[in-house]
Formats: sequence, C-alpha cells, structure tokens
Amino acid sequence: MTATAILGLGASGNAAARLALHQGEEVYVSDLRTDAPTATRAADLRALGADVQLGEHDVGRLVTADTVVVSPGIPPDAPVLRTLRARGVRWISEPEYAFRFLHGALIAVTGTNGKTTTCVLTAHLLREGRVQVALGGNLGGGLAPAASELPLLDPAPEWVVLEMSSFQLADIDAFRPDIGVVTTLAPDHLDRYPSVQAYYADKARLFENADSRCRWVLNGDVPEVESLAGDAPGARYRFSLGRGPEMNAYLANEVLTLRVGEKEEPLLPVSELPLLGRHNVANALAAALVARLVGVTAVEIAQGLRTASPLPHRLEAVAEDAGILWVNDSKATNVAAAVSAILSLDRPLLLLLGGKDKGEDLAPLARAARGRVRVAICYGAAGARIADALEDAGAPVVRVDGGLNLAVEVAREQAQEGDVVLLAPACSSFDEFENYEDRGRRFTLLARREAA
Ligand code: UMA
Repeated sequence: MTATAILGLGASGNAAARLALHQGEEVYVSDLRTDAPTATRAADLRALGADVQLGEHDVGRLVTADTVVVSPGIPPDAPVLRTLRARGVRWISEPEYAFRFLHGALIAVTGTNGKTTTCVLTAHLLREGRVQVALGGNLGGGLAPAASELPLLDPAPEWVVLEMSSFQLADIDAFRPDIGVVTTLAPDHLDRYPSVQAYYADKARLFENADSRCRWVLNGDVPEVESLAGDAPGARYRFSLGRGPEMNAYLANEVLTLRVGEKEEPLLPVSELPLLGRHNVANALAAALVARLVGVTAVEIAQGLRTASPLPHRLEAVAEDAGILWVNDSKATNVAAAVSAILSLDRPLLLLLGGKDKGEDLAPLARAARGRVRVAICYGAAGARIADALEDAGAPVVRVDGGLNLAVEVAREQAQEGDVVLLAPACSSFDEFENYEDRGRRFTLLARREAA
C-alpha cells in the first residue's frame, strides 16, 4: 500500500488526506496545533482511517512515506522541513498532489494580485458558456475548496480553474496547466522570501513543465510577467489596459475588446462592468480572454461580465452613511494591492493602513497616497513604519496607538460628506486577526455600527 504523509491539517491537509484515503493509500497526517478545530478535523479523519498526530511531527513516519504533501503555510525554514531536507526527503505541495488525480483540462491562475477575482470571473464566464467547470485552490475564505477536493467531484468537470499561490507553486513536480494565467507581478511575502527574486522564482515554476500545447495568458502591461514566462513553449496571449490591438484583450475607446483570431470582438463598455476599480477591468480582460480560448462566445462573455458581482473584502462597498462611503478592501494585504485601491477611487480618501509588517518597500504607497489621500490613518503593528514613510513623502498622517477598532473610530471622527473611508491596509492581518476575512468582517460591522 502506498504511504502518504501530510504535513499540516488546515484546509489543504484535510483535503489532501481525504483524497489520499479515497485512493486507498495509507495516510499519516500531522500538525503542530492541538486546538479544538484541529482536534475535530483530526477526529473526523481518524474515523475515515487516517493516522493523525497533533502537537508534533514524527520524522520517522515522514522519512519512510512514499509521498510527503506539505501545506502551503509551512515555510521552507520550518524545523520539520529543514530536517527533511537534511535527510534528502523530497516533498510536494498540495495542488501538485491533487494534479495527479485531476480530471478535466486545467486553467491555473497565479500572480501577486487579482488571482481570486480572475478565477471566480473565469469560472462565471465558462458557466455562462455552458461549460462544466469547477473552481478551487488558494482562494480561501469559503469561496472555493482546496485543490484536493476537486478530483473527488462526481461528475468530473470539463474544466478546472485553480488559483495557485507562490507557496503552492514552490513545491510542484509535474504540475502543468493547459491554460496558465499570470495576472500581475509585484513584491509580496517578503516576510517569507529572502528576496523579490526568490518570490518571482517560485511564481515562474508555473512554466516549468510547459509544452507546445500549453496556452499562456499574460499581463501585457507588466514586463516582469513576460520575463517570468522566459522561453517557455506554448502559445502566448496578452491582455492590457494600456496597449491596443497588438494585444488579445484590450480597451478600444473604453470598450473591453477581444482579438483572438483575425476578428475584433467588442464585449462591453467599462462603465457597464459591475466591479469597482481599474485593476478589475484588467482582471475582467484576463478572464474574458481565457473564456474565449476555452470556446465561450463573445456574446456569452459580455453577458457574463454584465452579471459579475464583487467579491467580499475586495473593494467591497459595505456601508453608506451621511454621504460617507465605507469600502472594505481587506484583501489588499500588500503595497501593490493598496496602491491599486487608492488609484481606483476618485473621491477624497480616508485610508486605513496597518497590520502585520511584511517588510515591503513603502515608497510606492507613499507616492500613491500623496495628493490622493486626505488622511492616512496608520494603526496596528506596522502603523508606525507606514506613518514614517508617508510623512516623509508629505502625505497627511494620523498615528493610532491601537488596532482596527480605534482606527475606525478616528476615521468616523474625521470623515466628511463625500469622503470614502477605505480599508486597504497594505499588510497582512495576523497581528490582530485570524486572517484578512476576519479583519474585513470586523471592519464591515464597525462601518455599519453593528460591532459589539
Ligand atoms: N504547521 C505545522 N508545522 C509547522 C508549521 C505549520 O504543522 O512547522 C501547521 C499549522 O499549524 C497549520 C498548517 O500547518 O495548521 C498550515 O496550514 P496552512 O497555513 O497551509 O492553511 P490551509 O488552511 O491549508 O490554507 C492554505 C492556504 N494558506 C496559506 O497559504 C497560508 C490558503 O490560502 C488556501 O485557501 C488553502 O490552503 C486551500 O488551498 C490563504 C492565503 O492566505 C487564503 N494564501 C496566501 C495568499 O493568498 O496571499 C498565500
């Protein structure tokens, strides 16, 4: 019997364990956590026949396993991975494991920002074209299951749309998408990677097993995306906000337009896209291009784009009160995403910035904030460093010695009719919250004056 060991019992480990059990494998799962939700997941898996250990990892079991599957949240310098590396044990990421059993053609979407919106929109457009599609991977937030749940779907979908983070791409082996998408590229996760290059190198693994049948959908506005693809085989298609008909998806007089073959196919005017923000126009172009490559017609794509709905925590308007609009962009967990949010809204901004510092260069944030942000309210663990950077660049700053609650209180005091109070914190949430969804939910409750 094949022995499969799974490190981590979050959403990834849980799904991988169930898939391995379904394949009739001997399954060992371990997680350092011993809290109640983890214990419940462990009990459920034990009932299905897995051997689950909480509180420590048994290296002996890992070393003898045929396959070791690692959850993406376990950093490469975690003691258990250092030990495995020293013992010459190789491991794979959870989507790589899922890939071995996946039915249906695969669309894999990566990029620093825009992954989730592009994935959800792509699946929506495929459905509009009556293509049977399943969505999964890194999305989280209850939006879609982990990759390993998808091979168990019955009936199997024709197409699978998978969101892939750099942490998941880091440990692939044979993973190869039929259509691979890179939405954007900008520095991120510098709390885990030693350099931006190391982060990009993991992203570049999307192209590692490329062959001539692959099709690549690339952001034509970001030169680093083209560099990432290098000389990978396969056909290339590009989308762009700034360039014209030399692209395959672009804006012609503010109309989203496709040109995959000879013919130009207008889809719909930007003003009719029901999503806030310029970056969402780029995401829509990417998704439309993928859908067209799958065979969905331009008419169906246009119809799908008209009925697209905003995702929670991504430039989501959550309250309007006395002429003040409250916008939750808690998913803006890095500088590039926060900059994109700032540039997307054309009303005076009260911008909430802070959280756990990821060590990013804050200069682009300071540049974007200057002139556009009426007041930047800096809070949480990273608040002081952000406030220093913005002040140095001449942006108006209020320093809050506390967390999100206090920051919202200050925003409420300072907001005037016509303002937007925008949570686009440019940081992860882990200094105060479980995750960005938790932070976004709290902000929403506070904005609506519903918080306890
Ligand atoms: N652990 C150990 N040993 C260690 C270190 C950690 O056992 O030495 C355990 C932890 O206690 C934890 C588990 O390993 O229980 C790690 O779980 P995880 O953090 O990988 O969490 P999952 O629930 O499996 O969620 C992961 C993704 N999380 C991360 O990449 C951090 C989810 O992406 C994803 O939705 C899910 O797999 C399914 O694919 C979230 C995310 O924040 C949304 N992603 C980042 C992002 O988008 O920026 C990359």
